[in-house]
Amino acid sequence: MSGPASVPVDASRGRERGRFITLEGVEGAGKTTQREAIAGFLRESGVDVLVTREPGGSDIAERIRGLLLDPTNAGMHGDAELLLMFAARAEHIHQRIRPALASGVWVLCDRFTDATYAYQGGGRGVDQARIATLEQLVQGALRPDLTLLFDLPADVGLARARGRSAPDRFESETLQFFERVRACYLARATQEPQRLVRVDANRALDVVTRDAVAAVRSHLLSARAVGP
Ligand code: Z5A
Repeated sequence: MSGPASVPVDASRGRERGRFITLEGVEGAGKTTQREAIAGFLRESGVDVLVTREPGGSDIAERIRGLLLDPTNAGMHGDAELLLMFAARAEHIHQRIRPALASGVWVLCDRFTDATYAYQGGGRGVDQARIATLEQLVQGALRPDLTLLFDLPADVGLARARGRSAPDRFESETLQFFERVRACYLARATQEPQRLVRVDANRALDVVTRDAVAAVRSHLLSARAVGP
């Protein structure tokens, strides 16, 4: 894989607010793999980055993640799952995300609220309006500045992910569940094309990395042109 090209940086310019970038996609789309390349590109470009994930990202949120992924909790009610996702998010936002953004650090987060719309909304059939109510309650005005949607057919992603370890509570879902998740993600990308950039993840790793880094570079350049 060729290394990411860096962007010239003015190290003397203080930022009051970092940018919030999220990575999304179905299981096995390659988010975890790509986030390291993206973080590396940003750091080489002189940007301070917090790399984090959801559910999780803070002490209490990671404990909630344990409950959510534990396959022995297969009978968890959909409302409990939804509320736990937002409980973890509230912790993560208050403990990590907002403080980082306020101090000018960029936040690179593996999944965020688009995942709730896709998994709990698209996958489980929760009413999108209920999700929107919780989004407003927990996040206020906080929304990602840029979201990369790593898109690929659900069966390809599942085959990649299931080769790794024993399935967690989500990985045990059916192919049809993940197809609904993917359809919801794609619908959101159509609705918000400025924020949600689709990256075709059904290609060789280095090609996917090139496109993902290009999208982040473009955001970085426009952020520097506009300022905090
Ligand atoms: N969830 C939710 O329901 N609601 C919410 O609001 C939130 C989350 C925030 C978190 O589990 C689960 O929580 C998630 C949704 C739900 N479950 N699902 N499904 P997680 O964090 O453990 O799982 P994940 O986010 O789906 O991550 P993942 O399974 O690790 O997938 P990934 O990060 O996208 O993929 P990866 O680990 O980078 O790559 C998977 C494998 O494919 C690996 O062996 C790679 O080497 C390989 N790979 C990656 N890219 C390629 C390419 N381009 N070609 C070939 N092979 C590749």
